[in-house]
Amino acid sequence: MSAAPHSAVATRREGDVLVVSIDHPPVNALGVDVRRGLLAAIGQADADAAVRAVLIVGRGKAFIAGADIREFGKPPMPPPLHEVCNRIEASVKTVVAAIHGPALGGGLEIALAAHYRLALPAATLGLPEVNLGLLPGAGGTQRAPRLMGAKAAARLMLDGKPLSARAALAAGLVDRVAEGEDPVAAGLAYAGELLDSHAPARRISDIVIADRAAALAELDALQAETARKSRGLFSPLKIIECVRAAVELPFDQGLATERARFLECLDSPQRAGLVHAFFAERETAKIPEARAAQPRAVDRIAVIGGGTMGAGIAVAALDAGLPVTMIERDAESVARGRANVEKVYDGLIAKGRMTPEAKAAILARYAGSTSYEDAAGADLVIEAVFEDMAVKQAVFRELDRVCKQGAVLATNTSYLDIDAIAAVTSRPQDVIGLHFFSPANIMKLLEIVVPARTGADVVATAFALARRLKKIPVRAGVCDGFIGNRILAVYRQAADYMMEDGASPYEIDEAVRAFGYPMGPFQVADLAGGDIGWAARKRKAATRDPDARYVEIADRICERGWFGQKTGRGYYLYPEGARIGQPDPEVLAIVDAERARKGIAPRKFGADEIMRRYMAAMINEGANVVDEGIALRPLDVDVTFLAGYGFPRFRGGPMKYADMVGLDRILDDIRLFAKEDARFWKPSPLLERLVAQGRNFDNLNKAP
Ligand code: 3H9
Repeated sequence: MSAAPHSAVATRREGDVLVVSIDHPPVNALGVDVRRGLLAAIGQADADAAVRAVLIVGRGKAFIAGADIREFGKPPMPPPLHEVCNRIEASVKTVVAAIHGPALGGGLEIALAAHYRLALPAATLGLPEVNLGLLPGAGGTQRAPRLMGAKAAARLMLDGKPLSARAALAAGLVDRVAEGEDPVAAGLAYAGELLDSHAPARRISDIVIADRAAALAELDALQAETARKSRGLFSPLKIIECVRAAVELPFDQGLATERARFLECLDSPQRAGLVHAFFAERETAKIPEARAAQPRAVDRIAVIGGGTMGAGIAVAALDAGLPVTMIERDAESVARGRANVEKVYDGLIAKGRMTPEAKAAILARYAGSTSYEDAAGADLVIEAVFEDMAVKQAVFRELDRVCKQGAVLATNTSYLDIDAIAAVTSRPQDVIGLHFFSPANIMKLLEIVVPARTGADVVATAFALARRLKKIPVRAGVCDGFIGNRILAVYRQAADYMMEDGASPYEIDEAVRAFGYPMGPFQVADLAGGDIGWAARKRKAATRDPDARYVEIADRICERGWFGQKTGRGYYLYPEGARIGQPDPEVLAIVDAERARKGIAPRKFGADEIMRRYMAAMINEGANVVDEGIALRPLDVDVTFLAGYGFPRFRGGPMKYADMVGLDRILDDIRLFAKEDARFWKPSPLLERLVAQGRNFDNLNKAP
């Protein structure tokens, strides 16, 4: 006996209502089977005289999460989604959508094609296509403005953030909010009411937007704002163009405009980059250990060290509902750690985003202590003390002494050898790196650094914790700087070489910003504080390769006590606490003096050359990191840079960017630059192999 084939869309009669149930796990995305199933179901309803209404629902946790993103970039398969929506709207029966979970993108467009919309309290409704470099392409840009007004609809599409059921009701996006969790029961009750009252088959495409002049004036203002804010993004201005068409043109012509603009977005490299980012961020959690082992239970956390980083980690854990004990060396430091934690919540209260009562409730789960014994009950301990091997090893000896058996012992080091830290304990299988990024309660990236002897269940525990803390985890191996800081060190060096060879720090920052970064590397250095890097350089001076090129400009700046924003000057000047710096002629004089001292005749660098060198250095080291197994796949490098280093999301990450430019071109650049400095510009063996084989990084992105 063979089981009946799974059908993505099931229909069943409930009295005179045809219930059309979408059952396409995990999120009911509108793949080809769902589109065909929906068309067939509407045809069935229209052909059946006994059917008076159609109820569309989703099975599982979502109503419909949108078009199937995996189909983008592949040959289209009929029927297209916009035709399915038009067919639903044209149905001669009363069509009701009952929404109990996410109704996003094409999912909301299906609901907008229905004649009536009911939402349950857990529903979320949005048009987030902009996050994928797209615009709603199945009538959303034409129907949403007719229902909620041009400006509100444009904002919904530009923000890309979903509305709650209540907010959707207030915005006019749904007709009713009903209690409960069962969309079939609530939807049948609503459909029954509509039929009893002979409610008409109301079609949004028939609505004419009133007061066009006012709507167009609002769109003009929004367009100016969007042009300012969208920083090179392609789809936001196209969205406004489509909404303008909804105001100015008949429905069918508006749909044609939407179609044309949608296809332009679909073809854009930004769409490819953003869709890559979407899937890559979900792929990084798919690691061998998560399949091989069960995570340990984590109900209590201890944090060692209450500085900015320790406090940020404590806040991240508190926000996830975990009790936290913070250990510091003396009463004064305990108080300072608590103050650092409270400062975060006080900031939220000042902005009206938290009540004092909520803060008190969270802090009831927080305790400070000077005694390591108070970490004894923790299931997971995160050390966040001074970045020094001897100091960290001393902490781990203490943890080994007091912590209960089975506790996970984590270090937040950003570059130290975690095998050497684990080696001072009697339980290296329990030791792991959890590298948070500052501010730890905000930054999404969590590098999970796995030393040689760590147990698979400890790795699985770290990934489970990341999910709980709403972080994006990336698995990294042990090396100096792991994935992110190791690659950063190399492209920062490329930037320093360019500065010494003739580009000003301001030109380099400007080129990096024009590429899509929020800040350039010298602005970042000023924000982070020059003293930290200076101390690290001094520590490493003895082991530095004497034949490697070393740029001393940063040292000259630090010697003057110019550590960036906090001292009022660094690479830039920050008069009276300004946060945006001004170019500093004295810095340029220092740069000139260093060039002269080394006999370098400065030359001009255009923005294009600056970015070619910056990216070639980043990509080449990224390839080394993959080749050595420090990152599992190229996509892990991409996500590290997207979630932790401000890499422009629309470019998909450095490795995706390299694929899009062409690996042969990147390798040609590296070979060209190697003619000046073969020691620094050494092509990565992986890059050479891939070019020789005609393959790219994405070919390596299959699950490990
Ligand atoms: C669109 O609709 C265009 C139209 O206007 C026009 C067309 C002509 N497709 O996030 P999760 C997968 S554009 C395919 O971990 P959660 C996801 O990869 C679309 N797959 O769960 C993951 O797979 P895996 C507009 C999708 O509970 C699994 O589902 N819509 C899609 O944390 C679970 O996902 C959006 O942009 C999809 N559309 O969050 C919504 N969505 O298990 C995108 C998810 O193999 N989706 N998957 O790793 C979301 O925002 C979240 O997934 C959602 C659930 C909130 C739904």
